[in-house]
Amino acid sequence: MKKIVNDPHRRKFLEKLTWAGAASFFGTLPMLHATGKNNDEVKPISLIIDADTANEVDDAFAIARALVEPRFDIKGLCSAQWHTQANAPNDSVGSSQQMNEELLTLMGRSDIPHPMGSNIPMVSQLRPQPSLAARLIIEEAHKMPAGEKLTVLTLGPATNTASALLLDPSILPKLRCCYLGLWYNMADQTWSKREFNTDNDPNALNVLLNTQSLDLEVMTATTSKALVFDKKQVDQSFKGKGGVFDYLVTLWENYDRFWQKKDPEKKHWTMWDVAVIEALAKPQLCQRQKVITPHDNFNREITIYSAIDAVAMEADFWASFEP
Ligand SMILES: [Ca+2]
Repeated sequence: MKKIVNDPHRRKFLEKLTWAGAASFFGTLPMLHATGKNNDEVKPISLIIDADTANEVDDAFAIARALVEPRFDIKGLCSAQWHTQANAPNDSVGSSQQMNEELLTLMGRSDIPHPMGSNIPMVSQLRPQPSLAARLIIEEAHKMPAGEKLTVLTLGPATNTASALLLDPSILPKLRCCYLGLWYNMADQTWSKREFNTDNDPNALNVLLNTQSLDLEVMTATTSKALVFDKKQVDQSFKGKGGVFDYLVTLWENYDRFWQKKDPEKKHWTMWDVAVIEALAKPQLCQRQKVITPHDNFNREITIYSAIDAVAMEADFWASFEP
């Protein structure tokens, strides 16, 4: 197993930040116990991120955070569709793809493969939607050494991951799928599938749930909704710093949050997708629990993230961008 000694990409990116005159960038933030700065000898995670980046602002924050995580060995950044949203363009995957490319360019990581996913959800649990993204998942799964798994993290619908599994079921033992979505009531032990990522491809999620021996973890919306960022902190940490930082600030400021009338000044934003990136990077900030799949799926145990330390996660997010 290779050890992460010093990630040259992260160092390069953060050095650029310093050159941009951001020496005092995080000067007012407290030093945190969970910055990852002493995390150099932890086991790396071979990771593909699959994101419906253009539907919201939290995907972009999550991807930026992932790209500075020394523990992640990112094998690909795939784009996903989000066709059910009221303002979705016909080519919703294309809009996600464009933002993925912008983020990689801004962070000097265009070397990471960034294939396009399917623009169409699965029409049944038996019919994959082939795409370059599904192909990359298959290829990278096969490259994993014996006894190791490729983590595929879906920040949107599971179209590309489920399609990869159907196109080449032999990758099954090589995959660890981490799905962001679903609601789970801990008290009643009941699920709801009326959730955005799931609605964008219920067949794909059902493939993941119904694949008997698939290693599946779910960061539910019930849990991830606890992570809420404050615009004041965003401005303090990112505004005026150029590059990806102002890209993220501008995204927050310009995005038309049409679905909610409260907080019209966008002082706060739920960072669903950042929660799952932090959960992978800093597992000590989460509680995990085995639960039984929804009643309409194959009956088996899967893992959910049942609680997160949202305060520590937010602190870790800002600290991760320290030079
Ligand atoms: Ca997302």
